[in-house]
Amino acid sequence: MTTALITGASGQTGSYLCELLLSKGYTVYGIVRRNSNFQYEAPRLAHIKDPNFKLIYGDLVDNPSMVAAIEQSMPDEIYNLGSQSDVRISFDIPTYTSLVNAMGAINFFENARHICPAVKIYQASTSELFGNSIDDDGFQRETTPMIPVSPYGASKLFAYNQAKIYRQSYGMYITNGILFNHESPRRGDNFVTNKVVDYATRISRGENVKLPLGNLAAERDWGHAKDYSNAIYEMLQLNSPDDFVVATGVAYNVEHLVKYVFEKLNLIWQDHVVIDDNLYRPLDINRLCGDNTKLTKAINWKHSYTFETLIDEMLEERIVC
Ligand code: NAP
Ligand code: G4F
Repeated sequence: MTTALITGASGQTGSYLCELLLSKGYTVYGIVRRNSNFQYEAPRLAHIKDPNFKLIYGDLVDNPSMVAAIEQSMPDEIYNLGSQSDVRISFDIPTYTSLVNAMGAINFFENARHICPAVKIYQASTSELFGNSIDDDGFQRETTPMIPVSPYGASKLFAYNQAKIYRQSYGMYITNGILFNHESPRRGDNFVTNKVVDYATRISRGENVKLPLGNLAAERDWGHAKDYSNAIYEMLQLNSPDDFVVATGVAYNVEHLVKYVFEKLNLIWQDHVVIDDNLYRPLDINRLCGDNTKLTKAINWKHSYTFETLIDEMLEERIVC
């Protein structure tokens, strides 16, 4: 039986990954953070009743807890998904963001090197690594220069580079998944897709609120977290570690997203949206759109959701609630 250890198990993508690995017969150890209020601890995992699923308390900034988690689980595979993952917030708390995303990752690699050097590690890298660099054809790919424009992106670039260094120096199996934006009904309301879906459905029910937004011109390549968890798993089944872009190759701007959601609910978006300057970032990425050619040559992966079916599913989930 294969054993996996997942940081960020309670997050959007971590929760899908737990389900996927359990469905494949894995024993899964999920690291969750202690919360004084139990109900907020891991709501995305509450439905999982599998006896092969075990939760361990820990925090990426508390390295002894990470050492203990590795020693307790002695995993065959580690998925490092734990992160302060909110780009805008990373401008408010850059030090904490770096402690979790950069120091947390290198601590993990170092722990694994000493405790279980043969383990396979997945590092959750991101399209934020690219910042505003883009190839002439309008896509980012593994060879596109990485020039991040946020503390979040810089912290993730540190981890990305350390993953490569550990791979090259010690022969460790560490794969970087350079994932573009992925969403789902489990997405945090702080991210733009679920924020728009949340406000629009409340407005359609008659609630008297305005939707505050920042940069409507930014373009993102939005995929579904369930599809991307499959890619994460498949990447780690390859014989050798590598770096892979995971993306749909289709990008829309935030205004298109807003228009799509409001029109689905028979609403005119301009009647309900207010631009709030505070929601603009000191620096933002204009366009993210990924070329996943390298990935699809290496593994048998196709995304099953389009932008439209993704947003429709998010809307349906809110409407049922
Ligand atoms: P998410 O929903 O924000 O989940 C983040 C997870 O990290 C949560 O389980 C959170 O725990 C945990 N975490 C936060 N701080 C921690 C700490 N100090 N110690 C241990 N765990 C901590 O993010 P996601 O969308 O699932 O993304 C998963 C990973 O992929 C992240 O590393 C993210 O940066 C990266 N990524 C995401 C995207 C995307 O578009 N979703 C794209 C590229 C890369 P709590 O539940 O306790 O907060
Ligand atoms: O939904 P967002 O907050 O996602 P962002 O910044 O692209 O980051 C997400 O994807 C990254 C991968 O590219 C991950 F690494 C990261 O962890 C996270 O999952 O913002 C998308 C765009 C931005 O350009 C932002 O300026 O939407 C724009 N936006 C406009 N108004 C807004 C808002 N974003 C948020 N969150 N809230 C707004 O009111």
